[in-house]
Amino acid sequence: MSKDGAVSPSVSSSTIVPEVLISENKSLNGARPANLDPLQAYLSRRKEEVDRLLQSYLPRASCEPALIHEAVRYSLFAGGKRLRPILCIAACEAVGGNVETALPFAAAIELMHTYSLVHDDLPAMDNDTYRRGKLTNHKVFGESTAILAGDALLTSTFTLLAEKGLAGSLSPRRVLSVILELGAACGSTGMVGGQLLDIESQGGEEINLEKLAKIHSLKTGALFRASIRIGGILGSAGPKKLTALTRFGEKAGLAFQIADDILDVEGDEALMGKSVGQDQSKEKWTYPGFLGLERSKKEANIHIQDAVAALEGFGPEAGPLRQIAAYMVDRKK
Ligand code: GRG
Repeated sequence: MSKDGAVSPSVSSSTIVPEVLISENKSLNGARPANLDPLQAYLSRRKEEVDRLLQSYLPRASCEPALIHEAVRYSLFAGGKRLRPILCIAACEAVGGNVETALPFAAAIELMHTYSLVHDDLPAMDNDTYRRGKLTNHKVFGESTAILAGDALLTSTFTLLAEKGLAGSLSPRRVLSVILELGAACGSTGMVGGQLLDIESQGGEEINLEKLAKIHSLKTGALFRASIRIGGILGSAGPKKLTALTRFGEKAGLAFQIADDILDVEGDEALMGKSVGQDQSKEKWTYPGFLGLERSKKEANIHIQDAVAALEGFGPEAGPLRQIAAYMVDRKK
């Protein structure tokens, strides 16, 4: 793939977990819901590493055809939290793997995620105006370019995985298992299938909470779960640890989605960078819709406690992962 004057990546070689991130907290078994500062430092360092790699990998905005590269970069660098790649890296660290191994694969996950957001915002899907604090891709570049920008992001996911897989020292088998994990999570039996069920459920069909949980687990949960499992696979996790990470991913992913539903009711638009109240105006099924706000918050916290409990057999290296779990429901955006 042409990199058109790409800048070479410079990745922090530090794989040391900040001490402050691994201090234990009894109530959440290591997760610290209130004081997020040290966690913020971890999140912002990992985000920078992911961004640097993505900047160096993608063709520049001036690369022909310039419009597509401009559109891709517009959404990719619009200010996403990079939560899925960071979870991937933290999961890799949690099983004793290192950051450099996970980084390119984690960055590929962000390409996949951004594609899903660009397509989700399209008029034929959610028809949204704002995303990541900016106008949505189709509002700026037009619908056909936005569709193609999503397609390019999706395709680049796999070229990045293959290119970095070929260049690194991982076995082809391990690289292929990562590609399989991500592809399966995002295809018709994962994210795409969940998106279809979500669209169907807005057509007046009555659904129950169980069906809502199923939609969430496919539409948003599958990519969270895969991100965390991929980190485990890259860190050479054995079957027991991989099973624990899978449970962590499922529980944390569901809690994230419940928190997202709650933020849509009581979040701050300026902080979130998108309009709130969208679920209600589009008559979407949500956790607060079924349970009310207070019970939804309790439910999200229970899932996070379960997620953290799944990491019981892990050592201090799993500190960041535990704390990111708490952040997933405490976040303001
Ligand atoms: C179009 C195939 C296809 C799938 C779309 C992921 C998805 C499926 C739709 C997103 C709809 C949505 C906004 C769901 C709420 C949860 C969610 C994915 C929020 C956005 O993720 P964040 O908060 O966003 O991690 P940033 O911008 O920080 O990356």
